[in-house]
This record gives sequence, C-alpha cells and structure tokens, in this order.
Amino acid sequence: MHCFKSLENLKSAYIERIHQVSDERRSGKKSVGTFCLFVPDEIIFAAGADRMILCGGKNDTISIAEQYLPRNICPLVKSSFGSIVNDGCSGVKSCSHFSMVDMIVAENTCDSKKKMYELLDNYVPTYVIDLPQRPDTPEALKYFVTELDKFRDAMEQLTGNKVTNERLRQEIISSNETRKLLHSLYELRKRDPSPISGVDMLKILQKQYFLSPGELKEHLRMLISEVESVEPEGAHRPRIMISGCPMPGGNTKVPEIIEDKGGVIVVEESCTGTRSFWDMVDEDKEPMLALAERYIEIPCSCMSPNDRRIDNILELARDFKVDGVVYYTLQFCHGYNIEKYKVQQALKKAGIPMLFVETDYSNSDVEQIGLRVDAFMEML
Ligand code: BJ8
Repeated sequence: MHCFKSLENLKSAYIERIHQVSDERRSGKKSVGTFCLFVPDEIIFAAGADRMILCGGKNDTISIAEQYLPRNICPLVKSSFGSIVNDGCSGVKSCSHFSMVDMIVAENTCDSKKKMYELLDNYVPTYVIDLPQRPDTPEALKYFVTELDKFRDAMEQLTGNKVTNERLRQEIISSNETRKLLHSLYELRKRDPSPISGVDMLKILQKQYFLSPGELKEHLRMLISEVESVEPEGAHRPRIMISGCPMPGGNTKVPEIIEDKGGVIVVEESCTGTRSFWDMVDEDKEPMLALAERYIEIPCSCMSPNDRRIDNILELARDFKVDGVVYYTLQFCHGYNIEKYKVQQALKKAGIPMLFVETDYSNSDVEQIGLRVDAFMEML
C-alpha cells in the first residue's frame, strides 16, 4: 500500500497539539475532555473552549485500573480509567490529555461508562449529559433538547462566554465541512483496489477528536489530494467492513491482522468510522434542535431499538461493495455483543459472510485471530 506523507505529518501534529492546548490554557482558555460521540463538539467550541478525547486504546494502563475496578469490564473503560488514575509510579507513562482538561463532559451510555464517570468526578469535575435511550419516540427528542440546553449552560458557566445561536451556527457549518471532507475520503475508498489501507484510515480517525477542527481539516485536505493522485495497482483483495466497538488511539490490532492476511478494510461501521461523521447537522434549523436531532440518531448499541444500525450496515456493505464483514467487539461490551445476533441475521439474509471477533487490548490472541481471519479470507 502507498505511504502518504500527510499521515507521517500526523506524528508531529500530536506534539504540536499538546503545546497548543497548554498555551491556550495558560492564556485562560478552558479545555474539556470527552469520551463519546454523543457530546456535540459544536456546543463546546461555540462556548470558546477546546476539547480532547480521553478514550483509552492502550493495554498498559489496564492493570492500573484493575486495582480499582473489576477485571471483567470492557478494556476501553479500564484503559481510560487507568490512564487517568495513573500516577506514573508503576513505570507507565501518565496520560497528558487528562491533565490538560478543566472538566470532563460525559454521557449516560453503557453501564461501565456511567459507573466510571461517578468515580472520575473525584479527579476532575465531571458533567454528565443524560441520554434518552429510546431515540425514536418524540419524548426522547424533547428530553434531549433540554439536556443539551443544560449542557450549553454548563459550558457558559465554565468559560464565562455566552453561547449564541450565531456562534452555534458557525460551529455547525464548520463541523459539517469536516464531515464532508471525510465523506470525500470514503468516496475514494469505494475504488477497487482501495487506494488507502484501513489501518492508515483508522490512524486519522483516531485523531479526529484530538486535533483542533482547523488542523484536522488541513490534514484531511492534504490526504484527499494525495489519495486522489494514487494510481490503482495490484490485484483485487477481499474488501472488508469492520462493524462494532470503537478502536481508540493505541488500538489497531484487528485491522492490522486483517490487512496482514491479505484483506483491505474499505469501511468501518463504528465510532472510529462512519458513525462519527456520516450524518450532517441541518444548517437551516434552530441550532439546538438541529443538534439534538442529529446526535440522538447515532446508532450506538446503548439505544433500543437500534434497527437504524442494521440498515446502515446493509447500506454501507452495498455501497462499498464489501466481500465480508468482521464484527468486532470488546470483551464484556454487552450491547455490541448482543446486537451481533441481529446483524448476523441481516447479513446472512443479504448473502454477506461475517466473522465474529471478540477481543481485548492484549496481544495474547493475535495468532488465534490470525488463523480465523485466514480461514475467513479463503472463503471470500
Ligand atoms: S456512541 S459506541 S463512543 S458509547 S466498548 S465503553 S459501549 S462497554 S464506547 Fe461508545 Fe459513545 Fe456508543 Fe460510540 Fe461501553 Fe462497549 Fe466499552 Fe463502549
């Protein structure tokens, strides 16, 4: 696969971003930490604050978290919590993101996250957005609008800035621009052979809630022009969709295995994939209502029913001409684990093969997953 210079630049962008947020904070700008797509960035930026993603994708902080939390909960929660409570004494590097936020903005999604947020409040003030979980009812939307109104008030209090409709509209337009750039990039992945690997794509998606919107757009524009100029080469490789749990920074295990075994990931139905940018916010509506309408429709497995997700998977499989789906879940993520059943039934009906991979952040199962992926590829 082609090496893209814009992806190389991402490494230095990381260090620059850490300096940027530190400087901003020294000059009085507030910064918040988030863990989930349900928190609208537009409200944070309209209040004049910055934001950093705090989701953990690294294995080395899990043993630290296990001194406080049960072992049998999802690795994403343990990794995140371990980074936050890590004091560096165990030799594991502390998380620089966490020490750079004035407030955590959390959301009531799965049980593990909800309970972690109660504990996080002991470390950093933690604001929780309550999320209605039956999204298709009119009451849910009304309730979510009031929750987002309360969140806007909390941001105004934190920053001392008024969140006006005009500021919100500007941020909605800016976020929609980012979403359109990501759509353009995904459009290029529809080519056969795909000009960019899934691992490379994941690396940029993992940075989308870390970089500032301006930097992200700049990187995306550079990457799009590089990818556009790549001449398709090589034979057809099995086109794979990954569907399921997110893969935060530090976690590229399963995509690496799939692409080492000869497949190419052409689309991800996950929060480090299409769920993060697929739908636009309506720029013509009253901004808080438009935000509530867009965000409540994110097809996360904490929603019930969540048939929108099944429809999305089938549509993406068709549009990206996928040969097979790797359904990826983290251990103890009950929502995505249970939803596998419905997804499997729908894919079977559509004649699309599916491989189920349940894993954690350790490398102990790399070989075993590799053997199963190998056998899956042969079938396609
Ligand atoms: S919108 S997927 S980012 S909640 S993997 S912690 S669900 S037990 S991350 Fe998520 Fe928001 Fe939903 Fe997306 Fe819980 Fe599952 Fe762990 Fe998860």
